[in-house]
Amino acid sequence: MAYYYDEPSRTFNEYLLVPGHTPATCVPASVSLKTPLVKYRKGQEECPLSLNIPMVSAIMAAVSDDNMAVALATEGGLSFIYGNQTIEQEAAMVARVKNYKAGFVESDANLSPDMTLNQVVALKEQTGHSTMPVTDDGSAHGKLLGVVTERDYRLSRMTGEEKVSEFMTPLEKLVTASEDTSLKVANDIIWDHKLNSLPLVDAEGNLVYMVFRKDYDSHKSNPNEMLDSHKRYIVGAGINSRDYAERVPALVEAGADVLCIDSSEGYSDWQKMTIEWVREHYGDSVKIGAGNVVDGEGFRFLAEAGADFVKIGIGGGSICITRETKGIGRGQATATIEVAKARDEYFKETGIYVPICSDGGIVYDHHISLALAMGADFVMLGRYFARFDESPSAKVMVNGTYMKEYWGEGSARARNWGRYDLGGKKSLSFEEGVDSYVPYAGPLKDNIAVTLLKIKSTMCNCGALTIPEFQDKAKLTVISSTSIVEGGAHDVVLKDKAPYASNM
Ligand code: RVP
Repeated sequence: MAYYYDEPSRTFNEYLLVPGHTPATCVPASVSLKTPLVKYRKGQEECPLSLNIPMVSAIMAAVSDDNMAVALATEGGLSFIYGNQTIEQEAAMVARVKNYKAGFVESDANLSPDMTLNQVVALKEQTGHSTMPVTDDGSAHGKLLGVVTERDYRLSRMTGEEKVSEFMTPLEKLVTASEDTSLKVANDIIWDHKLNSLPLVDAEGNLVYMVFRKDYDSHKSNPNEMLDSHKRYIVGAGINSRDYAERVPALVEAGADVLCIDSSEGYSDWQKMTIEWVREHYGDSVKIGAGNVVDGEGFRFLAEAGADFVKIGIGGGSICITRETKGIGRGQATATIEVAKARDEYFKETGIYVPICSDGGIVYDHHISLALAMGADFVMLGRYFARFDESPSAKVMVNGTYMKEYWGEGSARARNWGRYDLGGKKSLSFEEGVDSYVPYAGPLKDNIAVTLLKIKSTMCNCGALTIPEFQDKAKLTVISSTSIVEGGAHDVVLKDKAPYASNM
């Protein structure tokens, strides 16, 4: 006979935190959100890899590329570069994050001398950049010949057919510096010469980087930055349980700091075999998370297989229709609570603390606080990050409002067979995800600052200055459907739409 659970499976929306005593010392500025990312002997050693904020971005083509990875690592979180691309492409993205130097820009708007003014204007519109280096071959690292800015042309007095070589500011009139110039010195040159940008060139005169005056503020250090021992950004990468023997070495070689097996259902021999292969070839030096599971049994299976962290969640993702198509899954809150219990039991038995990540279904900022209170060490978000400038998807105008495209890895658009297929031919037999839009929300930095402040504020209401303290002190209550109504604005006529409508 089938097993029946006593309790219904619940979502974050069905819970609230009940505040505890707040000591005068408990203020958001004093809260630390540092949290372990990989397993360790808690109480006996430091966690070898921690996050400075408990947020990672989803292993999805619409969310986590190298651009997102740099933006999120700057704020203290981590991206897992999506795995549904060729091994070479994924490794190149990882390498770009590891080679990224804050303030040194590889120009993405480049001209060759025989391009026309019309082409310059079109490229400016396409990239949004008005300073364009001119190189012999029109590439980002060709021989530098000059620079074109808006000051070099007057559209009203020109035909549009003029060649770049006729109106660019030529190399001999430019101030340039050598490729090994430090950011501080580059900024001094920019200020001393009243420049807007400074090209850095190698000994052969090839363009290496551009440094821009407008980026000056963002060069200042970010206190939460996730950096490795060589001061490079920390980055994760998604893998699958099929081509790991080729993909893992390439990603490790490119510098990936942590891997994660990306699967919609992780309680399987495929994941165990993948982890065993990594241990056999790399011992504990390569960190690898696994998932997704939704109960204690699934957690224990992956922990015993050697996973460095375990991801929770089936069917809760905003773009996910797994529950509708296959009838499997579990409410994200119930799954998180149960896996957290299993994690704590496993720690008591073995002394090994295996961090857990609540993945999918986080709609409001307060859902992050709830997930942490329920025992998650960190959360993975897709929809949340897809809304920002830094996500790789297109920004489009829909009915007068800016949106970003956001599609599931199980959608026909992604065709990520490696994530869903249980064997057989390399195809996606049916869809488990949708293609959608999410409201455009601007830069990651601004949004994440508000989200983190809300989390810290909630933690203070519960008298907690750290995530473990929060988990210890949190008091949670299931709420009735009528209290859910009471929780929003009610019995008033709103002047505008709800303020949180566009906020996650
Ligand atoms: P959300 O943050 O609610 O948008 O959910 C993101 C999560 O949804 C991902 O991290 C992944 O676990 C899951 N996902 C991704 N694609 C699909 C799908 O097509 N069903 N689901």
